[in-house]
Amino acid sequence: GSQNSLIQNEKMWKLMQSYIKNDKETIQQSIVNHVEYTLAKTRFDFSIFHAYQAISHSVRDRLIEAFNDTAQYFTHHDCKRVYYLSIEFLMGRYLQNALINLELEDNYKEAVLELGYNLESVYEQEVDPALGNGGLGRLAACFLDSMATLNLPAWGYGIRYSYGIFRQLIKDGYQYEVPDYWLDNGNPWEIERLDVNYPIRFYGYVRKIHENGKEKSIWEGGELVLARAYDNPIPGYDTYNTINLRLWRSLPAREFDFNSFNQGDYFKALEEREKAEYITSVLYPNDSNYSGKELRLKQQYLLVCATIQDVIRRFKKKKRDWKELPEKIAVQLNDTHPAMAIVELLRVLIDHEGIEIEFAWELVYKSFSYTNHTILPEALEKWGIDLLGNLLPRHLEIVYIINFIFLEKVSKKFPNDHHRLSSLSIIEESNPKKIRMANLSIIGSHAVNGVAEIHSKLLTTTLFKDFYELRPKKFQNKTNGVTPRRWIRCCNVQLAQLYTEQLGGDTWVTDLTQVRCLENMVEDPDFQNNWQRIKRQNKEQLKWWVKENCQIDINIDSLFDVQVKRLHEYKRQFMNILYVIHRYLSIKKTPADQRHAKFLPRTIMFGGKAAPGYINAKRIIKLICSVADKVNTDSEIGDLMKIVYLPNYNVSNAQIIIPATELSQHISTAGLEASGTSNMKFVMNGSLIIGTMDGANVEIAEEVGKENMFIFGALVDEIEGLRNHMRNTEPSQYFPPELNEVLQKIDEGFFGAVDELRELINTIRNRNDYYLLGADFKSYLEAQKKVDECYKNKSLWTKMSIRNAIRSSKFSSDRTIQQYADEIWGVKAFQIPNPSQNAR
Ligand code: 7GP
Repeated sequence: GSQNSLIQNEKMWKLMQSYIKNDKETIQQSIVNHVEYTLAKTRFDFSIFHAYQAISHSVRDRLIEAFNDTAQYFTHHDCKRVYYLSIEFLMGRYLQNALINLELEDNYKEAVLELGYNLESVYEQEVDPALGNGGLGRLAACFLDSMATLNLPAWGYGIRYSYGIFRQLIKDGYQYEVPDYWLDNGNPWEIERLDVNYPIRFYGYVRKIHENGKEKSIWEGGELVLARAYDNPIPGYDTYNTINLRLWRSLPAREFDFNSFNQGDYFKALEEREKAEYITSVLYPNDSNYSGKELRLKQQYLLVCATIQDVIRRFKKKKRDWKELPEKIAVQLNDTHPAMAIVELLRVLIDHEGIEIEFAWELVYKSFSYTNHTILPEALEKWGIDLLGNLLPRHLEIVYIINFIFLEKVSKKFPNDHHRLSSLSIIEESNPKKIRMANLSIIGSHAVNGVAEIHSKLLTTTLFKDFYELRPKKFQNKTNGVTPRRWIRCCNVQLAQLYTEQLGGDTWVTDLTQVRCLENMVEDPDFQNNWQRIKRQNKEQLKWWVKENCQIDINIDSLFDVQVKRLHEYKRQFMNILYVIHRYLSIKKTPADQRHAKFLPRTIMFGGKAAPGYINAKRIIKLICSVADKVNTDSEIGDLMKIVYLPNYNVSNAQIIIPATELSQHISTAGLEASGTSNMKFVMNGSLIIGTMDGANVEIAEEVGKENMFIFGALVDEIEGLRNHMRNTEPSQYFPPELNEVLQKIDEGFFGAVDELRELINTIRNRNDYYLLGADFKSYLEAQKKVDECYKNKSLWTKMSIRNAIRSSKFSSDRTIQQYADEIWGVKAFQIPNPSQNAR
C-alpha cells in the first residue's frame, strides 16, 4: 500500500534525519519562511502579532523534532507508560516556557531583535490558554512540565474546549463574564491529528446474546460522535525529551444520522451534526463544585472513551498477553472527573476482548490510581442513576456488578455491618439513587492519595475512613508541588539570574534543593541589597500593570499584600476585606498628624474569578470593590492604603503578580484547603505568608520555620468544637468588638449597596458562620499586627523573605512527580540522546 512505499522511501527518511540548526541566521530564516509561506504576509500588512505567529511556528518546528523522536524512543524501548487523565489543563502561555525549556531564549532574543522586535513584547501577544478553573487544572500543567523534565514516558489526556474559563470584567464593582474564544487566531502549539479519530457512543441500549452457553452484552443504538486528537508538545528542561498533551475535540461521526439524509431532510440532518461539536465546546466554570449536568457527563465520557481506545491501541501494537497490562500502563485520575475510565476499561476487556470479569478487574485496579483534591461535600460527584443509565446503559450495569462483587468481599470481612456497607457502597441509597464517583475511584484503584499531609490524613480519618480501615495500604500522601521553570525561571528572571550567579550555574532549575546552599548568604548585606532590588523591580512592573488595568496609582513603597485565588467562602476573602475595613476605620480614628507614625502604607490586592452562579462569591467581590471605592477616594487616607481588585486573574498575570508580592494570604478555615499551590509559588518568590494551619501551609511552616511566617487561627482539631459553639451562641456575644463594629458599618450602608451587602453579612451573623470568620478574626488581627512590626524592620523582613525562598525546594513538582513515579506508578525515566550532540 501507499504507507508501505512511504516507509521504504529511503530518500525521504534520509532527508528527515537532519535537524534544524539554532544559530541566529537559521532561526531568522525559519521565522521569515513562516512569515512568507505559513502566514502569507507582506511587509505592507504585518504587525507584532504576525511576528508572534511566525516565531511560534519556528519554535514549534523545533518542538516537533524532539516530540517525534521522543515518541519513537518510548515505543522502541517499550517502556511502561503513565497516562495522566484530567478534565482540565491550565497551561498558560507557551512561547516563553518553550524557549526556556529548549534553552533557546537567548538565541531567539538576538535573532528577533535584529528583525525589529523585542521578544518580551512578542510574548505578550499570545492568548493565555485557560482550559482549567484553578488549582486542579494548574497542578496538571505543572505535572506535565515535571514529567517531561524527569524524562518519564508520560502522556497527558484532556479536552480541547473551544471556550476556556471566561474572561472576567469588573464594572461598577460587579463581575461580568465574557466568553473566552481562545482559538480565534489559531493555535500554533497544537498538531491536529486528522487521522486519529475514535467513535464515541451515547445512549442506546444493551442487547444480550448467548454464545457458547455464555451471556454477552452488546451496547448499540443511540448517538455516535467522533473524538479527534490534538497534540500539544511539552518540552522538558535540560533534556531533549518532549512529551505530549493529547486533547480531544468532538466532531460529528461520518455515518451520523444517515437516515435523515436519505429521508431528504438535509438541513435537519446537518443541524444534528452540529450538535456533536457542542460536547467539547465549553469548560464548566465551577471550581470545587459539582453541577450534575448531562453535558458535563458527556464531556467526561468522551475524554475517557477516546483515551482508553488510544491506550489499548498502543498496548496492542506489540503482541502480548493481557496480563502484562498493569506492567505497561499506569493511569492516574486527576480527581473523579475521569473516573468512568475504570468502568470503560473493564467494559472493553469483558465485552470486546472476551476476558473473564475477575481477571479483567485485577488488570483494571492494578492500572489505576486516584488523586482526591477536596473534602468539600459540594464538590463530590454523584450522578443520578437515571441520568447515568440513560447516557451510558452498559456502564451502569457494570457499576452494579463491580459494587456487588466488592460488597460481597466487605460483608465477609465485616458481617452484618450494614452501616459500613452502605457507606462503602458505590450506590447512595437516596431517592433517586446516586453513583458516588469517589467510591468508584477508590475501589477501582490500587492507590489513592491526598495532596498535602494534613489533607491525606483527613481523608483517612473522615471522608474515606471506612475505606481506610478496609485497605490502609492503599492510602498515600503526595504533597503538591509547582514547576520552578514557570514559577521562578520564567516569571522572575532576575531572581533566576541571582541564583545562577551565586550557585555558579543553572542546574538549580532542575534540582531546587541547591538553593538551600544560599543559607550562608542570608546575613550578607550585598546579597540582601540584591534581593531587595529585585523585589522592587518586580513591584515596579506590577505597579504598571495595575495602572494600565485598574487605572489606580499604587505606592511602590507600600507593603504589597495579595490574595489571588478563586473566590470561595472557605478561602475567606471575606475575612480579609473585613480586616481591611477595620484597618481603614482605625486610621480614620487616629488624629491626622499621628497616622503616618502609627500605620504603615499598604496596598491590598485581591484577584480571582467567581463561578457565574455563586451568589455569595459575587457579593464578596462587590464588597471588596465598594470598600476600594470608598478608601481609594478618601483624601484623609492618601497613600497609606489602597485597595485594588485585579481583574481576570489568570496564569499570565499571576506571573507578574506573584514575584511582586511581599505578603500573600492563604487563610482558609483549617481542614478545607486540600493543599493550595499558589502558597508555594509565593514562597519561592520571596513572599511571606499570612495563613492558617491548613493544606500545604503546614508543611511550608515545617520547611521555612514558623518564625518566618504569620500563622494564626484555629487548628483543624478545634473546628468542630468552634462550630458547635458558633451554632449555640449569639454572634454579637462572641464576635470580637472590632468585627462587630465593621459589620455595623456595612449594615449602616457606609459602603453603599446595602441590600446585597446585608445579605452577605447575614451569612455570618445568623449563627450561620460555617467558615468561622468570627472565631478566627481576633487572631487574624494579631497576625496582621506582627506583619506591620516586621515590615518596619526592613532588614529583618528581607531575611525572612530570603529564608522563605531558599527553603522552599520541597515544593518543586519535580519532587512530587518523582514520588508518584516511585510510589504509585512504578515507572522509570527514559532519556533520549540529544541528537545535536552528534547529528547536528
Ligand atoms: C484544588 C484544591 O482546592 C487545592 O487546595 C489544591 O491545591 C488543588 O486542587 C490541587 O491539588 N481543588 C480544585 O481545584 C477542585 O476543583 C474539586 O477540586 C474537584
